[in-house]
Amino acid sequence: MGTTLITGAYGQVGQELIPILTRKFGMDRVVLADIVKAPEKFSKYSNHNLDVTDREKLEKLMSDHDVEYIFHLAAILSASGEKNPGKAFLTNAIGTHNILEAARELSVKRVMIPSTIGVFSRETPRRNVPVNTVMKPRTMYGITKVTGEMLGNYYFQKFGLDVRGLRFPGLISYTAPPGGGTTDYSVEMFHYAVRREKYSCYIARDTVLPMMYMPDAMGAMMALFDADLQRLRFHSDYNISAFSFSPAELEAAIRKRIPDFTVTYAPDYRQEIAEEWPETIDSSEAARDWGFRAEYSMDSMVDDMLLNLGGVRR
Ligand code: AKB
Repeated sequence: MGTTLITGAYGQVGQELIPILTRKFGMDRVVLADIVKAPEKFSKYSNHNLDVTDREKLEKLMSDHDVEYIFHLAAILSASGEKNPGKAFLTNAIGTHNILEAARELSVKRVMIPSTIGVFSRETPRRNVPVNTVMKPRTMYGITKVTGEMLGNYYFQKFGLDVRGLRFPGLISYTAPPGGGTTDYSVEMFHYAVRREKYSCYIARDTVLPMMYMPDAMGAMMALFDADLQRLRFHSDYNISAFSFSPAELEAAIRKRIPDFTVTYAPDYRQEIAEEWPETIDSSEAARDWGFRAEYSMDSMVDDMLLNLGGVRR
């Protein structure tokens, strides 16, 4: 039996996925790769330093470890991507092409490539966005993630490579911090609140964005991974959604539990990115094809975050 490779393994999503794949396949069948150093807690795994733009190193790693499945998480997110668009293009577009080419050559069984609400743009309907819609992203992140979706669909149609992906909204979690995204403010707000510190938010108070709690994101990723291929009417671009809120609504929800918490608003360059993205997403295709369903509401997410960050007991 082969192994499962996670690229970008030590990021916000990767650190959540590692224990899930370990329970599913066993530790000796999970291979971790990232451009950053492995955290101590993963020292017992097969850890590898990898820049996904290095195709030769990627292919060697994959053939040395007889990789059967890939979860390709390595990416530069929206805000970091605007600071260094060239690097974002190489990592997100060329990196994804490298993964798909290596997977095709080495007969990998399945490749999971998360996408994002960053593929949408101001031309996209604001509410209840369907899977197939107008996408003219203006960020390098969005441009490269649409490219990734289209490449995934291409590799499925042309080469029969089983590529699957879903569009993550902003992800809220407490295990590992997000890095370089526009929606990171939502996680930061919790950390400031439990430290009883005032938070200065870089997104305007009334900008509504789609969000999801990490357990639902992981449930969705694994449900799509396990889904029967015959039932999939889409491949790299399923919408998933849970709830939407503005920074002011999150502030109010936290203040209900931590009454002295306060936020000030000082929108910066990330506001422009947020304004490109829709408010709500239609996830009915994912529900129909592979049973997607989010368990957490905004309220139960806030309770659980505060409980786990040690700030407030229910
Ligand atoms: C970001 O803000 O860049 C990400 C995303 C929505 O894909 N969290």
